[in-house]
Amino acid sequence: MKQQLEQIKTAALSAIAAAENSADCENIRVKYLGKKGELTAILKMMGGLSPEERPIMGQLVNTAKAEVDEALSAKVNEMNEKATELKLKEETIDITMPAKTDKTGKLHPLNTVLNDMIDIFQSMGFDVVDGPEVETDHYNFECLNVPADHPARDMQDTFYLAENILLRTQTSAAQIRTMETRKPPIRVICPGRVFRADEVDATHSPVFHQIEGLVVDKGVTMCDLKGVLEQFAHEIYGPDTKVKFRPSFFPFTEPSVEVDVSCSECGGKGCRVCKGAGWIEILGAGMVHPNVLRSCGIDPEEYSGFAFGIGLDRLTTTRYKISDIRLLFENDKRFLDQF
Ligand code: 2NL
Repeated sequence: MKQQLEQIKTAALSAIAAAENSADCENIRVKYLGKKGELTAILKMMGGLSPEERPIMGQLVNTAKAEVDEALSAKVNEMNEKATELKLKEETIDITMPAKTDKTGKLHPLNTVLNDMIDIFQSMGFDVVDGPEVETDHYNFECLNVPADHPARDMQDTFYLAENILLRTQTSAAQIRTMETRKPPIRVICPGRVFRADEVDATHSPVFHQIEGLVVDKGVTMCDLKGVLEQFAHEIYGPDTKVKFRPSFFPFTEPSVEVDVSCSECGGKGCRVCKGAGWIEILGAGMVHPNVLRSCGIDPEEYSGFAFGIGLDRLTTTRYKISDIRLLFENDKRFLDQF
């Protein structure tokens, strides 16, 4: 029996030495140390021994079991260590590799120009106000003295969402709301997105951007309008820029003007940018129509005002010599990265 025990132990230890993976180790554990294992079986055979031999043999079997158990544990530990080492080697980070750099975003050219314009008007004492893009025709047209039969109110030109509900065609409505809620003196600009049912081409987009301005106070005259808009043109295009006021018509202003600046590209001689004219139209303006003041509860006998509307998109395309307005809306990174 002693000899048999010795044989089993030797077989177990050499099996452990030859084990290649944790499954091998588990099989060995079951084969020798398990409930039906060979060393356990020897313990059960001890019933046939004499009472003197039994404790001696028992101790031998237990020592053998402990030896096998210890060898097996050592083997498992060794395997785990090797596996960890291998994993660490595989996961080594090459710290000499160039790092991925964070790409910082930048302002869209429309926002760069808008921020410049806000700076200019804020320095002249204007507040910036905001309003909804979805408007009623009351605020978008009626308060602005645009008659019911005016072509701008046609379904062909304006996006109607429901009867009397539309996407604003200009940011004036925000200023109408300002006149309703604030008392003069009022000096505000209102930048924002506006919408018209235009076919898309190089110079037209159904979504575009406008900055409107409004001044209402006692004794405001056309001189104030000219002074503010000339100052604006000189700050945007440079102090040598010539500014021209031409008579025009808008339902919401009387008298109305359109403002041209001498072409910053050719200085007025005529070139591709100004299409040979020497002048570039930048905005429309005028003295606020008495009907508009009245519709906001302001007495036109006591107060007067001027207003203007500037197209942001065209100002941006001419400043950066962008040939097609669609580039401003396509969000192509190759285009945007240039600014
Ligand atoms: C243009 C013309 C203009 C206004 C907008 C306005 C607003 C109020 C009252 C009176 Cl609340 N007028 N806005 C006035 C004149 C012209 O825009 O050609 N924009 C690109």
